[in-house]
This record gives sequence, C-alpha cells and structure tokens, in this order.
Amino acid sequence: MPTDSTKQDITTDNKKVQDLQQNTEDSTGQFLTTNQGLRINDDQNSLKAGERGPSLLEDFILREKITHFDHERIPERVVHARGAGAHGVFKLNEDLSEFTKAGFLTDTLRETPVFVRFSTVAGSRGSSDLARDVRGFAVKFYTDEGNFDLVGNNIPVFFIQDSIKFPDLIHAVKPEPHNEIPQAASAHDTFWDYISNTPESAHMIMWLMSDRAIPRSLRMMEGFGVHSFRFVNEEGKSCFVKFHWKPKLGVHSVAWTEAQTISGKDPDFHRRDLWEAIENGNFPEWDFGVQIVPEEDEHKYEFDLLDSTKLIPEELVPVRRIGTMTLNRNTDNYFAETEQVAFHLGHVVPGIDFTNDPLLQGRLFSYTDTQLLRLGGPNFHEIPINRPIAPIHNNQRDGHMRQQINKSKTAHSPNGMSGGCPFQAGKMQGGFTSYPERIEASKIRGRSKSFFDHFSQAKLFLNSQSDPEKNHLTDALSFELGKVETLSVRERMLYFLAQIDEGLAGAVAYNVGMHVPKEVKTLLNQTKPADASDEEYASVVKEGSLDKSVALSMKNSPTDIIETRKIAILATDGVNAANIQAVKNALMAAGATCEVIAPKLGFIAGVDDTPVAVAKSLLTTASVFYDAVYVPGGTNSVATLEADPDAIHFLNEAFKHCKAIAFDADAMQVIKATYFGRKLPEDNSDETVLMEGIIMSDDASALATKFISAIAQHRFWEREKARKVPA
Ligand code: HDD
Repeated sequence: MPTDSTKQDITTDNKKVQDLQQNTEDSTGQFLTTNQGLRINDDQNSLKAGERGPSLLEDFILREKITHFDHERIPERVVHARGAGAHGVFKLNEDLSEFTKAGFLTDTLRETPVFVRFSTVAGSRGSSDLARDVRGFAVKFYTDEGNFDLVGNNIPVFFIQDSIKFPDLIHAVKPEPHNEIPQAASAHDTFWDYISNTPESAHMIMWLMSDRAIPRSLRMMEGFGVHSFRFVNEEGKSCFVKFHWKPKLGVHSVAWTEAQTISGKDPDFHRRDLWEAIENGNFPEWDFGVQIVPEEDEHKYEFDLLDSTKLIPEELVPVRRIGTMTLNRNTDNYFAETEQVAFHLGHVVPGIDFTNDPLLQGRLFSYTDTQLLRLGGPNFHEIPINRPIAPIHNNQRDGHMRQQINKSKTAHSPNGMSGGCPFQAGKMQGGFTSYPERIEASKIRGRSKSFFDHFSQAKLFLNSQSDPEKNHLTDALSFELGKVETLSVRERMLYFLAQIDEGLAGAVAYNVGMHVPKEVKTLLNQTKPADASDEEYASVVKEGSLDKSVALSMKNSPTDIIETRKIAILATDGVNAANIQAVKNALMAAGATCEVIAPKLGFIAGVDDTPVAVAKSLLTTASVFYDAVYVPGGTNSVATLEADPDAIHFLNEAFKHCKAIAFDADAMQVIKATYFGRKLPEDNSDETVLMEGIIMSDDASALATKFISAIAQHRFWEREKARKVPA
C-alpha cells in the first residue's frame, strides 16, 4: 500500500519524535572517536610492545572498547523479556469529556505520540515469537499532561485475582528450577500443577489454549487493559472503564503445527512482520475502544468489576470506538528504545484513576520496582524513550546516571528561597487529584465472595467458539497435558476441565489415555476463605446470563480484507508470465503482497522469455510464511514443479494449514501430484472453486476475484477434519 501524505506528516510533526531526535547520533561522514571525543586512528590493533610482543595496559582505547562491551547487557525483564516496539500516533475521534477530563481523550484536534511494545511473557529475550503464550500489548501515550501507560495484554482476563500470587504463577510457567527446561513453553509439569490447583485461572486457560495465543501477526491481535479503571470528569464524577484495542485487519491466528515450524524456521516471524509492514508504509492500525459502566451499576453484574478473571461481555456493555492508533515509525535503535522503554500502570494522567482490583493494586508497586533493577537506578525516566513531552520539575535529585542539571539552589519544599518553586498545581491548574472513593473497612487477608465463581465465564468463552476453534482448544490442551509427566497433575487437570465442560474434559482425557476422575482428593488453594461453608460458596457460583458472546470468537472477525496478506507464487522457467502479472496486479490492488518462489534464486524465464525476478528459493522459504499460494501454468514450469518434492511439500503444507490455493487450469498436473490433488472432483472443467479455498481457472481475472475472496476468509479450518495430510 502506498504511504499517504497525512501519515507522513503525523510522523514529522510528532513532538516525541522531535524530542528523540536530540539524542540520535548519525556516524555518516564522521571520524571514529573514543567516548571522550578523541579521534582514533586505529581501533583494530591493540598497543603492543613490539610487533610480536604483549599488549600494554596503557592502551586506553582497547580498555574503553572492551569495558563498554563487557557491560552491554542489562538484566532482561523477569516477564515479557522478548518484545518488538514501534512508534506511532493516537488520534481521538470522539470527545469523552462527559466521562473523563483527560486532555488526550477530550480534544479531538490533539494527536498524541505513542510508543508500543508487544511481547511474549514466558520466554527469554532470544526465544521464539510463536510460542503459545499471552502477548503483552503495552502502550505509552506521551500526552501533554504527562505519560499515560496502558500496560495490557492480547487477552482480556488474567490467571489470578490477586497480585500476591504473581510470583508463584510466573515461577510455575518459567523453565523448571532444577534443569531450566523448557524454554518459552507452558507445556510442562510445574505450570499445570499450579493451574490445576488454581481454579480462578479457568477462564484465562480457555483463552490461552485457544488460537489467540498463536497470532498470525502482532498487527492482527486485539489488546485489552484487562482491569476496570476509573474515569473522572471535570465535575469529579467517576465511572468504571475497560480499555480495548481492535485491529483494523481483524483478529487472526496461525495453526499450531504451523507455529511450531515457524519457530524453527524464523523465530523472529512476528518482529519481522511488524518491522516490514511499517517499513513498507503498511501502517498497522487499531481502534481504541472503551466500555463504560456508570458508578451506580457497580453491582449490577453477576461478576465483580474488580475481578480481573472476568470480562464484561460486549452484549452487556458495547465497546465504543473512540479513536485510532497508527504505528508509523520503526525504532532507530532496538536497545535504546524497545529494550529501555519502561512501562508502569501507575503512570496516569488527570481523568484516569485506579480501582480496588487486587491484581491492579499490586502491579502499582511492581513496575517501578522492577525498572529500578533493570535500568539501574531511579533516573530511568530520563532515558529518552521514557521522557514525557510534558516538562518535569520537582525536588528529586541525584542518583546513578543523572542527566538533568538542576540549576536551583533549593531542592526542598516548601521553600521561600526559590519563591516556592516548583509550585504545587491546584485542581484548576491540572493537578492530579485522586478520586475520593469512600472506604470504610476492616483489614482482612481474603477476598470478596463476589470473586468465587471461576467457571461461568470459562464456559461462556468455550460456548462462544466455532467448532474448529473448539477443536483447536481440545488439541492444545491434549498437547500440553500430554507433555505433563506427573500423572496426578494430569488427573487433577482433567477434573478441573470437567468443571468447565465434560465433553472437553472427556476428549482431552481420551487423547492423553486417561479417564476423567469423578473427584480428586484436593483442589488446593481455593479462593474460598477457610471459614466459608460449601453451601455459602456454592450460592455465589452463578451461571452467566449469556450463553454465547459474539466478540469472543475469532470467526466473527472481518473476512473482507486481504491487506498486507502474503501470497506465494510457485513458478520456474517456462511459466506463463502474463498470468503471474495479471494475478499479481489484482492481488496487489487489493493490498496484498506477492513473492515469486522458484527452485533457485535469480531470474526465471517466462514462456515468452519475459524475465521474472525470484524473491525466495524453495530452499530459503516455506509455505508457513505465506497466507495463500498461486501456481501459474506454462508447460515447462508445470513439468518441473510436478517433479520437485519441495514444491509438492510446499503445496501439501499450505493445504494442511487450510490456506487458499489457486492455480491456472494448465497447472493441474502439479496439483494432481499433491495429496489434496487426488481428492479433487474428476469432472472439474467448468468449476472455479473445486473445494473450499481451492480455485482453478484458465481466466486470470476470474481466478483472481475468487482467490481474493478466499484469502479474505483467512483459513478453511474444516479441512483439518481429515487429519491425514502428509506434510
Ligand atoms: Fe505485568 C511487564 C502486562 C500482571 C509485574 N506486564 C509487563 C508487560 C506487560 C504486562 C504488557 C511488558 C511491558 C513492556 O513491554 O515492557 N501484567 C500485564 C497484565 C497483567 C499483568 C495485562 C494483568 C492484568 N504484572 C502483573 C502482575 C505483576 C506484574 C500482577 C506483579 C505483581 N509485569 C510485571 C513486572 C514487569 C511486567 C515484573 C516485567 C518487566 C516490567 O514489568 O517492566 O513488573
């Protein structure tokens, strides 16, 4: 897609971009220097006592270079270590002043710079992008009133209800302590031991085992703030709010076997995809949505708004799409920006405030604490990527790596010597005032009964899935529990699953060669307080009022766009180059990108000798990197591909992963050599769509039209039923 001029302007006018530019360095045409600015005439030979003599301690150039190198790494994030970041802009479309006084949510003329970091949770920095995992979706809004960080995930609920459990959850999912195995995977004993003892994780587990945990692209994920936050308007009136990001390209996933192959062939698949999309001007976009619940409706629902294991079904409170975020600039330096960015739930602006969600409350402590260690001290807010565009004036001083040179003779408040500066801002000058929520309570270590129902929304999620999505969920659980070696953990998990759905538990039990137990000795660590009776506990476990919620199934994502989808064109010498061009033109006009793949790199010659550039060879790429495949005709090309096992594997694998496949009628010979070619109807002379998602024609234009609508369907999951594709 061409880059349009408005998007370019947004980039150059962006105040944060201007701020960052002051810290950028460009070595083009410059001399090499030390960190003290001394020009260096040789940094490839150390200073020695004679040509064959020892290196000298005196060599300050050697010492500086190596010392800096030795200190290049900082501790990786304890969770969300692997990430990809990008800059962008947020544009408000609807004034929300009825609910909040936050300037960036009330002034529709304002454009707010943002920096986003997507991440996986469990894996280390060098792990694969395609691990089955939650994805972090953290957005820093550089607003005129200070930074607002929305530190969310691509899943709207969480595993636990109280942050005090977070270290246990993370210890369980990370590699096991005795042998540091496995990397970036939840399919192991400690994780499922923890889950089977933590019933409140039931809802989250349904999401994690769904295809949401293996996205097709970071650009095709939803984002959620998870907790209920508060909005506060100019009059001081408050309401509850949940935040949403809705991707313009829809929500799509890959297949699990595909994810595993991608992890080996290109562990940077998601990072690369985001980077390339932005470089090519295909700026990813999300609508920003809010679900607003008036204060007086706090207790209206069967779930507690303060319980982060619950979502508010969109049927009950619709999502109002109030703005758009566009990511339009890649980082200049991964470390300086993506690695050093520091998010914190407690970075709020006037008009946004917290609720008493016990998961949220603990997070308010954790994020600053973690940055102090990771970024080396209390001045991490001065790192360029973290600096607000709003000015900073206070009496905090000194500490490791202080950049600011404070000129004042005073660093105390109240003061008279500096005329009272910096002043405290009153409410009228935009000072932050915490929402004066009335609280009268006894101190307890416990939880409200309204947090006890763990299974209703897990059932709601499962019931809302299409059949293929349910099958994938069953497969994912069977895979994960199949990797669990401690049989009592498997057994307890089967019992756990039966509380959500007996059919699901039965299917998983069959796959792992066990029976669903009627009861298990203990489901430890219930959230039920020790002094609550079973009857009392049962009385709060209500069924959800909804059977299904449309927004929970990816099947209901838009199926009329193919923008940025990647299409493979399999060809070699003797191909019908005119057809390649015609189909390619139609696909590209619809926003897709096309790559010609041949047995070897370089150029291939079309049937009329037209040279066609090859983007990738069968050796360097694989079908898992594409959303669909087209095989053009041409006698020699078809004959060569028919006899090439890599080409046939490519097609079989694309079929197995349920992708759209189109071919010219005279390429049928290649298709006949595949597994699925043998399944196609014999008499197919008049047909264009031979099987769902399999298109054949001798008319390039008719083929392109059907092909485009097939690619927009994303995948033809029904094909998986046979489970026999040898690829
Ligand atoms: Fe967290 C990082 C999201 C619960 C403690 N978290 C982190 C990041 C995201 C989230 C997206 C990566 C930010 C980045 O890209 O740098 N975390 C969540 C969500 C949660 C959640 C959506 C539940 C709703 N987190 C949570 C709890 C705690 C933490 C309950 C601790 C009490 N999270 C952290 C952390 C991290 C972090 C240890 C690691 C690196 C960092 O903060 O900067 O503080």
